[in-house]
Amino acid sequence: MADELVPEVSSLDDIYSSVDQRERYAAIFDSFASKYNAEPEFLSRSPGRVNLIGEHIDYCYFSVLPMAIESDIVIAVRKNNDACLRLANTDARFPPTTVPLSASGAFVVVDKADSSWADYFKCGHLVAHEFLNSAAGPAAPVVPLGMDIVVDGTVPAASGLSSSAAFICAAALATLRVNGVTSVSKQELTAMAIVSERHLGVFSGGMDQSASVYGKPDHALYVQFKPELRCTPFKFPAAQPPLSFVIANSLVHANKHDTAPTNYNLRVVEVSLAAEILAHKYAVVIPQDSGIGTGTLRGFMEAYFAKKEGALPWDGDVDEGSRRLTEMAELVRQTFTIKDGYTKEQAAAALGVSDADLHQKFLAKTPVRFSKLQLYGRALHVYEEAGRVLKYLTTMLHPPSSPSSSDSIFTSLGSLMDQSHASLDTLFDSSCPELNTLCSIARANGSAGSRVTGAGWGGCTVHLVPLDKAEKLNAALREQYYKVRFPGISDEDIEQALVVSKPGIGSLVYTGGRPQI
Ligand code: NG1
Repeated sequence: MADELVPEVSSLDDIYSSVDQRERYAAIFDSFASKYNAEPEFLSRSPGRVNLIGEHIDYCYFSVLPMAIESDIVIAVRKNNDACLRLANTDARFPPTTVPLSASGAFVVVDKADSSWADYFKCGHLVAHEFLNSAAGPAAPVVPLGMDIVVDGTVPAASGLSSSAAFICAAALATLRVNGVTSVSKQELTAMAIVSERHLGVFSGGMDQSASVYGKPDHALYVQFKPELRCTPFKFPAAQPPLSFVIANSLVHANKHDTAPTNYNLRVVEVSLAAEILAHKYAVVIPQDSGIGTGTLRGFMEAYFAKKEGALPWDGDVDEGSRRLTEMAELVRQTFTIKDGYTKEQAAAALGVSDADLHQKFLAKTPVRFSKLQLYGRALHVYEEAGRVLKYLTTMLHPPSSPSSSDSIFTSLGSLMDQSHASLDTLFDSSCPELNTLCSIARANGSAGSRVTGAGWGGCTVHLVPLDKAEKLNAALREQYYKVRFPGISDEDIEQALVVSKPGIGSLVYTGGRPQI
């Protein structure tokens, strides 16, 4: 992938197309001036994203189809000479805090036991500092400069729209610039941000950071992780009526960090264990390159076809990928005969190791809690979902020529989204009643396809809807979901829950100063 640089812009018109952001930026400048009695030197910003399809497969290194949205995290920054990070937030729920920087160039410490909003800044700072140290070579350690900071966000927290990755990408970018790195490639920024949330104990994949950094106005992204990270922008095909996506927040708070032992990280463990059991059964050796240092389902697929057919690793070709993924799903059906979950002992036996070794390799890396390990459903979801991504992409790039109802673009894409949701609900167990209700109401009111987007267990849903039916859909969600589930909810809160956003530009540095109003 060409090493495109993270852009620097001086006009807000180069960032936002749907909502005038001058008042927001002026308020950020005011807030900065009132806290630090000075103007910021620059602002870094990075957007949230919505994932169209391809859920819980990025950490298995299968491709996904997200798009950056215009909601973002903006960080106003000025360097200080006080060897500390002074962090303030325009949202009063997030109290100001000061983080001392060590004179020896030691990294800031993220205390997982005492979590705070500032941790996301610290994670971004930490990986940027690592980058500065490796760039300095023998001259390291670099002692990072102090920073005065004001953060302002429009990506709702814990909503599945990737506020955490947006915050971390913007924080890493700000830290680099304050410390003299004025030009960083998108690939470098993405790579450092991908590993950063592990400092908070979440073994996430790379979708959110890629979408946040590589976002392109009016485009969605085809993000591939193997053989190397590649983000290919593509436009929605012209359709009559045009395609539109409605994003509806369930308003169920989905805190990925607190629930990691039973939800996100447990899924990472289950799919890794499934990959290793398949590798054991089919006697192939797989690379230990997952976030928790084990094999992945992608790694198994490559090794299996190399052994069976002498095939090279899958290069992204859609037909070949579909063929291989279909075979993988079949192997999962045959291999995982205990459909309702494996005990630790059963999993160890399937892997041909002792209980202690299973524990050491899979269960001791990160705290997890379960009654049974769901290997069949998790692995089947991953391979089938990866196949749906390829079909979705193909339909986007080569839409059906006939607009007849049986094979219109809405029917084709919509049914893939519905299948994705059903799989996340039943096989991956990452939905919840509120998300299911939102999807059902949407389908009954004009949505061609509806699904949870992001990690799930709350957060947002995404609905494909012909543009001329979007208002009807919004009205139905307002009356039948928000007003029923949250009696007394204000119109303003409902408006905010129905996130309206066009595909937007990725991470950048804004140097245009205080906007004129
Ligand atoms: P969100 O929705 O931002 O919590 C998480 C992971 C992604 C991906 C999705 C599920 C992080 C930062 N992001 O997204 O990498 O695995 O879940 O598809 O943890």
